[in-house]
Amino acid sequence: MRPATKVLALSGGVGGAKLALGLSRRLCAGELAVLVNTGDDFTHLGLRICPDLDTVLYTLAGVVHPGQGWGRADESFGFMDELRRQGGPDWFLLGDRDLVLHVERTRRLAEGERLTQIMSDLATRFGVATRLLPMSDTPVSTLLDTDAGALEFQHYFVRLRAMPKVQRLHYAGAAHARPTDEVLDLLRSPALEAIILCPSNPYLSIDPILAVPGLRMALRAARVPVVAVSPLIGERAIKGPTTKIMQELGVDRRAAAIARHYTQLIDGLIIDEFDDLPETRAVLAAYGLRWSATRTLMRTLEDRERVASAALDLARLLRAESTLRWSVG
Ligand code: FO1
Repeated sequence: MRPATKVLALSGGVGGAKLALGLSRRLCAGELAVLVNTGDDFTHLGLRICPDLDTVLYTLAGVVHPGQGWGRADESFGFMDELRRQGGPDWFLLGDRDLVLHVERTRRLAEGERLTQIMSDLATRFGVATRLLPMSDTPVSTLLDTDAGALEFQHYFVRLRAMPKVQRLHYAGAAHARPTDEVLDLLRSPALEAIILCPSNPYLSIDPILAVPGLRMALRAARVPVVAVSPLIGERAIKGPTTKIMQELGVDRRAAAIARHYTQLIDGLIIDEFDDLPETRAVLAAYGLRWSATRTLMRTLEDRERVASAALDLARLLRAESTLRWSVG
């Protein structure tokens, strides 16, 4: 039998997957579940592609391309080469092995299976003990209003290299989506001890998850500490266009802005040592947050484990404090 889940991590793709790997190594097998953004999912060449789910899966399975952080390490591109020769759209790279997942997922979805079940089976086949939970089984699509028009996420991010200026984001289909029973059961489980928000892009990766009606409330109702790991180091993002988007949306680009963004949701924040400054501390204290500082850049496995430990330690501290408060009050 699978051990009860103790920690739920909310994650997007590459950056989130790195922390998820660190967390999985700091916990016993099966004690971690990852709630993954599916706002990046799209249908391409007739195939249902779920980049963040696959990135987390490949990372936890140890088969991810180490340089890219997405796709597989041991990959060939015969399909892409032939697609290009035939004049097909070649802006989105699909490796031959990776392609199998998209083909299988598309086939099974067409037969009426839920994405949650399909990802659970794939995780088992890859030998991954961590539970991979899509944020919903209903499709939700992150759409960006930009100076180049309205764009689906992968068209903005990959085809146009995140160059268009973002004016607004919306999560199409979110109003009709619902959290899965698996996620709601997990959030009601007495075994759950902590919720961690990975250092993924708040706008592109975490907000789509929070846009699923009922999920934000269910996260709070779990009554366990919620700790976020800041994706920023100074005014720079650990990965991807986070600060570019924050600038375009007119929000401040420092750790304090992450605290503000997640206000009412988180109890604690892990910040980078670089941001451990009196002014940051003052803002975090004003928000009533606990924080701790570490080096948040995750290049090596040790880095991932260190950041994971910092997040788990802060969650444990918050849990001990709240138990004390409840037993006293
Ligand atoms: N990212 C790229 O920058 N270029 C690609 O061609 C690309 C292909 C791709 C195929 C499958 C997959 O699972 C991910 C892929 N990614 C690619 C990554 C993906 O666009 C992003 O990492 C996430 O959607 C953002 O979290």
